Amino acid sequence: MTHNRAIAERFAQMADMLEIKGESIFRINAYRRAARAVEGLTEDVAALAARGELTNIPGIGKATAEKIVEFLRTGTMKAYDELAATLPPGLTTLMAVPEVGPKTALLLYEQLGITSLDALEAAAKAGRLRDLPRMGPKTEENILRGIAMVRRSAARRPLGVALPVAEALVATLRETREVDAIEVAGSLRRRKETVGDIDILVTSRSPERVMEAFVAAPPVAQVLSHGPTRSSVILDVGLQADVRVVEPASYGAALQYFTGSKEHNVALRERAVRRGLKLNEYGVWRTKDDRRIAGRDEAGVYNAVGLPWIPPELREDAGELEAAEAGRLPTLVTVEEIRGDLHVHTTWSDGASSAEAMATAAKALGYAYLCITDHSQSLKVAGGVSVEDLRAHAAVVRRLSDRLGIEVLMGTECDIGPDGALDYPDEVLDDLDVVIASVHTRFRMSRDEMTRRIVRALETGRVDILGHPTGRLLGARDPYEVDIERIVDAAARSGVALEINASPERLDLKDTDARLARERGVRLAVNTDAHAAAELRHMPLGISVARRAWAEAADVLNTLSPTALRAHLRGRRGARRRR
Ligand code: DGT
Ligand code: CA
Ligand code: CA
Ligand code: ZN
Repeated sequence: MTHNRAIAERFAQMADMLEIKGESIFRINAYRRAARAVEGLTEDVAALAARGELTNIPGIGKATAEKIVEFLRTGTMKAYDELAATLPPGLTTLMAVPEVGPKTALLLYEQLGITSLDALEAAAKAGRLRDLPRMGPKTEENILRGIAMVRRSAARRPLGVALPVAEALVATLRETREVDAIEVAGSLRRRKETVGDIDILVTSRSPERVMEAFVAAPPVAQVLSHGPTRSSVILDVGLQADVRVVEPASYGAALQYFTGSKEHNVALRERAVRRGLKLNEYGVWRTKDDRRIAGRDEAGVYNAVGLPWIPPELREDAGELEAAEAGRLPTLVTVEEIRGDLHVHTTWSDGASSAEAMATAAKALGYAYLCITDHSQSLKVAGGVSVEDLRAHAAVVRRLSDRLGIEVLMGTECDIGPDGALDYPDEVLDDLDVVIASVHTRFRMSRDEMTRRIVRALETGRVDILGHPTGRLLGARDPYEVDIERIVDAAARSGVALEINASPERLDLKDTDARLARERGVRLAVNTDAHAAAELRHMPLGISVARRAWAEAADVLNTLSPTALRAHLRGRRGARRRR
């Protein structure tokens, strides 16, 4: 639907340009409506044009339809180009800032020559806007905040940011009596590590009321469009959210369609066509007699094309249709199957909660065990623990288990030195229940050096889990250069589990690497790396990654019962002693 976006964008800009020039409100609104109409299409506008159905779209008139056809044929719109030539380029980008309307945009240009967000930001920071008519220090502040929001909303946001926001929004909407069914769709339902926007689907007998509740919801910062069955807003965190109300008879088909991915949908539709069926966001039809055979619920849509329901996390056209066809879909691991967390920090290093508080919180989550893994001695910036203190902590931890009624294991997050050496002597490591090894320093090695460094650490035979294996911070730090395949193979050889670190900033390993590891027989450990008791609640984020890696309970180390986990850990230490 690349045409749709390009055309909608041109129409929206034409409306802005006409507004800057003070043209008639009727013309301006005609372009705004057309932009929204094209933006809201669920089909490629080229297909509609080919069938001569453009003017059937509400909001598209004869003049705008002609411009669409012209664009599809030539890739340009003469009216747009002519209009753009009369104004300095960049002026309409200023209007993306909520505080800046057409009059202000023109004023900024004429008085200060401003035509870009960067220039606007510089002028506001320098206090050069406050002397313009109708402006003051307060406006400068608002403009700066608006610029920050525009910039934020241009970027994809991490799952850990978007998910709670979406869940709160769904909870708010559910409170309005008019909402019947409601669900998050899109990349968020597939639990992708970053999302472009929040897509929500609703059924309701009074869609208008739902739309009113939505655009008035507390986290809404700006209303982009407000229609009878579809509205779009920007939330205060800078994320766009779209809500659509659909007919109950189409709810399953709409949920399937808007969950995506696009690639999965394309493959599913091709499958439908091969079976003499037509599939779209309204339902599934038999082509020969145009009879609708599914659409109300999502499982029905998959069943109609001869497949079992496919979990959203798998819908990436990465083998899930073939697996479904063959009856070999995995039984994905669930958060309920997790028996404990094996990577947490306490006040003994850089955590905010005591070991006792962490264990109490873990017990409240229903866990059978928790492993305390503070930083090792060299990592001074994170309060690395000396050998002496580590022994003292171990004694405290042993007593906690009896007192609190949850098995508290003693471990370490042991630093991997630049040469691959571990940060405690062997005999100290051998006394611990769990050894996590992680890279925290010297990220800028060559790919080969970094790979050999980590492989060497795994091959000491003293590591149980490789922590946050690529070191990335979502949206903040790229993973270090490393050959993940060689790491996976070394982990397989030495029986080391690879961590899926559930911290919202990390989600490391990522889904595709975790899937590779699992396919090569490497166990995964899903841990929160909590630095405070409340962060133990991040586990579902890590589970999302594990599910996107097709992991079943048996693939995940911390689904083991306490007895089985102990046996596994002891077995590793025993094997070492026999060597
Ligand atoms: P995002 O928002 O970039 O994180 O990713 P999505 O997957 O949520 O994408 P979005 O919000 O543009 O659209 C939601 C779903 O709608 C998408 O996953 C699949 C469906 N969809 C959107 N455009 C198309 C299209 O051109 N063809 C097909 N078959 N499906 C589409
Ligand atoms: Ca989306
Ligand atoms: Ca969307
Ligand atoms: Zn770490």
